[in-house]
Amino acid sequence: MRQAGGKWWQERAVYQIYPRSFQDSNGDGIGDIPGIISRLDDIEALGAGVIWLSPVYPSPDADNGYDIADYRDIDPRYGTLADMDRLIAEAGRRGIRIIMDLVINHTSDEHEWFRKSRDKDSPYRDYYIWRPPRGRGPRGSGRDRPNNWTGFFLENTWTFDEKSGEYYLHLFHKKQPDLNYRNPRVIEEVKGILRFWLDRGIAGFRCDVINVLYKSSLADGRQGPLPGMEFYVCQEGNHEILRELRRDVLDKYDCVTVGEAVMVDVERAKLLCDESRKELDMIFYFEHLQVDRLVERYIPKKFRPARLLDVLSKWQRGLEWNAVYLENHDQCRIVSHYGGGEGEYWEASAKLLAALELTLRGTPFIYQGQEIGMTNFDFRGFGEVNDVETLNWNRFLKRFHVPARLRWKWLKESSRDNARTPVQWSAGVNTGFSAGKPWLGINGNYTRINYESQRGDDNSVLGFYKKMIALRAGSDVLKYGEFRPLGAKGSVIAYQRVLGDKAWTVLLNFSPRAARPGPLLAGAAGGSVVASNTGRTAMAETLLPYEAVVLGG
Ligand code: TEU
Ligand code: CA
Repeated sequence: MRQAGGKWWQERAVYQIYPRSFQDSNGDGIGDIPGIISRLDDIEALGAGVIWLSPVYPSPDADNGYDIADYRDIDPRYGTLADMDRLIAEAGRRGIRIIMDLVINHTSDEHEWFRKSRDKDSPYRDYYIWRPPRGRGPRGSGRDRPNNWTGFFLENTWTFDEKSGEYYLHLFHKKQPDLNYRNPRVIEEVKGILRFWLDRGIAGFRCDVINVLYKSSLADGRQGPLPGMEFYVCQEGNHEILRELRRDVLDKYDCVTVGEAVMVDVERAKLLCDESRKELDMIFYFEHLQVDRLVERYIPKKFRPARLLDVLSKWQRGLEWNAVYLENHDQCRIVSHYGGGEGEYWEASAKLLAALELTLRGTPFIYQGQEIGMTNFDFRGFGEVNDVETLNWNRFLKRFHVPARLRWKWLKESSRDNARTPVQWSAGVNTGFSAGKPWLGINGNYTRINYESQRGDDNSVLGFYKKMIALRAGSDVLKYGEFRPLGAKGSVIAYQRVLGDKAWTVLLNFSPRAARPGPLLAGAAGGSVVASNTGRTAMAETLLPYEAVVLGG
């Protein structure tokens, strides 16, 4: 019984690749497209039907590829356009579609448009947001910047350009100038980029910070946490742009969009991805990964499973369709976050998190290395940090006199580098990632946690991911059933997926101690065990440490 209206991107699981850390083919220490092609069989075996590729465009790497210098080419370090075509074809032969990262809020300052834009008389001037210095203070000192906005990387949002005597706006790094979406020519350029890739056989886009494109005013901001956000988060002009891109380009292809939406609540999110609005197909939000965070991702507080269930329930029930993810290239590793880390319960908790992700309603996105339970980076100090965001947060916290030990404690848990270490393929030289020196350190646990040791083992973390992906693929209840929370009791959360007269129940124990779900079980509709991470075949009164049980059938 197939639910009517199931779209290909709702049926399939997506696998995210962060190319520089995935597989190196030529020993330069940087993953590349030929490396990805050599691993397609593994991705097929996992059961993923879509690959999301983080940026592979030419980039000076101020933000690891999220600063694009040419939208219509491939960075030579990753390969060539011919390699990309081969990747699309080879993936296609295996029934796998490719979506690309679309970073259009900003370009690199080394993009040709921006280089030309530095000239006041250039037709490209208005592609970016230039403003003269304001008020007093030495010219170009920063004190005379056009407004008071704070950027995402906690930097100034304005950088002075000597040549033209004006400031340009950048919500992220100064090498990532924001495009001016009040200029219709910019929107036309974007349409051209979309067509360029769709015509090559790309099946859609993951759209970077897609809800901050349109700046409705450049007045001083008053609203926290980032002053100025009231003028650029989810402005009506932004919605209009999304509808225009959809109408003029995207709807002419069989493709999907998943937008990364920052600083949204459910109500705002719905405006971006309710089907009737014809904007995006789904969005990534962050709240479910911040239930143990006080300020943004960086300052921790206690993890409470009940809170996780509340947040998940709100989004699961609030949106028609979710983009479900527990990791990406900006987040720490989930087993080190909500699981048991690399200790005694590493395996059980990694599997529990697989059970969670694959039983939620929505398209699952699995990040490279998640499927083998990779853990946070074991870096020893700031010297090993690469990520610009982490380094900026360190400077920021230092300014507020946060002691070095505490800064390191917080930042090492949440640094984006945690997810960016090379994929641990084997126990061999450089973990099978590269014959040369990898661009970022390899986690010392690679001899124990690696792909080769799990490949043929049904009982491994990898084996369990495969099993859960297949279970979801074969179950309309898991794919399309309504999400119903049953509640939380101590470390245990429980929910159901309900379709017609079928109800499946999921019980998850987020604790290194055994727990009794008690009344939660009473709410369960019975059913037999269809999946468990302990080998359990019948439900009992006690759940083992980090046990996950799915009842259904
Ligand atoms: O991330 C958007 C973003 O807002 C990030 O700053 C995110 O909030 C933060 O990393 C979480 O701590 C996207 C990309 O995913 C990220 O890699 C880029 O650095 C950023 O946009 C700029 O393009
Ligand atoms: Ca390489």
